Amino acid sequence: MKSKFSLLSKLLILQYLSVLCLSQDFDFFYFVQQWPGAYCDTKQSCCYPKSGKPTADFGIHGLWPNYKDGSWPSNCDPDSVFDKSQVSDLMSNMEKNWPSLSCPSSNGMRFWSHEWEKHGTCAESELDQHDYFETALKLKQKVNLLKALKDAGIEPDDGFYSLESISDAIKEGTGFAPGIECNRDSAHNSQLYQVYMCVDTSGSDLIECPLLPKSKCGSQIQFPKF
Ligand code: U2P
Repeated sequence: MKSKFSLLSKLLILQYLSVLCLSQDFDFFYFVQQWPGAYCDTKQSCCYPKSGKPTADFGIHGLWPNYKDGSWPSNCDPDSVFDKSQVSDLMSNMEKNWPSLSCPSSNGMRFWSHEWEKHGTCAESELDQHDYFETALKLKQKVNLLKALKDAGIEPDDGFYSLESISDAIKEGTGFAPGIECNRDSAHNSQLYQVYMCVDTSGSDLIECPLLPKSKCGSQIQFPKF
């Protein structure tokens, strides 16, 4: 009797653990895009990818699982390394839309490995490696920030625009309020660096952000040329 009971309880514990492992363990994604002009202005030492200067468009930084309290999980599965053979059909799309600007110049592999291992592995309950990158690329197509800004007369022309006008233009173009992150150029001007949109845990739909990252932007921000 006793051994039957202990076998049953072990089975129940095993079942509970497998549900825990498979269930989604974050609240939403931040889909983060960066303006290359701002990355290069600030870091001084930005390096174009081996394939050449990226087009003047926002590029993907990452798709980051997040919790509603503002914290986030990272490096969730040390056994899952970036495997380029799983994304071979996406490679040219990634080169175009997810370029790395860090130095030394690279073909993107280092950047994508970092994003998969730090962030993607924390969404494995929802998206495998191929789906993770494909989902981010589809979101990039859906969230056309440059068009939304240009439609409102906001161009990457080194001009200054109010933070409110930038936010409003993106809200008008996408239907959702963005988080805006600024950095400073060498002359200490606050400039448009990254835009955060929120996405449901399946990665398919934009949602209102449960929490926006704190904006360190000035009230007037520069949209640098690239
Ligand atoms: O903000 C600096 C770096 O912290 C990581 N970050 C930030 C906000 C957030 O919600 N999640 C998150 O991971 C980013 O790290 P990275 O992916 O670049 O290593 C961000 O650049």
